[in-house]
Amino acid sequence: MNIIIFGGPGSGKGTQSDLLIKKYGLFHISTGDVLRAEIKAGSELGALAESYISKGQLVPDEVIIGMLANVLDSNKEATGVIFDGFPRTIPQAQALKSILTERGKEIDAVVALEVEENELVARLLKRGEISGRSDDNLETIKKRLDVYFSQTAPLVDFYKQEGLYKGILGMGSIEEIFARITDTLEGLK
Ligand code: B4P
Repeated sequence: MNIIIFGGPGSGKGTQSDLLIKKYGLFHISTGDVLRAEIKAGSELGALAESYISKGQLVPDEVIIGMLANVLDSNKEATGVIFDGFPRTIPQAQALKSILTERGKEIDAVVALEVEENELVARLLKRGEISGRSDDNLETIKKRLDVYFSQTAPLVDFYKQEGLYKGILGMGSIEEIFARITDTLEGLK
């Protein structure tokens, strides 16, 4: 099973991915986590990524797409993958489709966490109190939301046309949301 977990910044993609990995034994690819690890390691890619992330902007598509293909090829034994925070633009979605097709794979579902905007801001501000992340402050959160609505939200229609979009109410407790996701995934089998 290959799943994309989709939603705005702070919609709970990382949170729900952790639970999905445990239940289904999926391999987790979080582009945000990979980029933060590069920043921590002080690599060239990390320095480039930090210059975008700290401003709430997306890292350029060609950088992300190359990085994603490398991570996939380094983990060929994985029987199922959860893509967390990728794709975030239409070119990334088109690239993912080609990358998977070339490897004889496909996406089974796009789990889309639907959360109200004021709740997204509240969650990220709360996380900002402890995360130390350079992008969890009000000014950058607002920029991230603008970027989400202009560059990432068009993927909703893209994946509806592909017949893969599964909208999940992303409000409520973490456990309630997880139960909604697993009900939907079990329904696919
Ligand atoms: P990400 O790391 O993907 O960050 P995110 O969208 O903010 O996080 P997520 O939705 O996973 O939120 P979480 O579960 O943690 O990206 C960071 C940056 O990296 C991007 O802005 C971009 O610059 C760059 N980047 C990453 N991928 C890229 C790509 N493909 N292309 C270009 N650039 C890319 O939840 C947030 C908080 O809410 C947590 O504190 C959590 O505890 C809390 N929470 C979760 N569920 C809750 C619930 N039900 N109730 C209350 N709180 C909840």
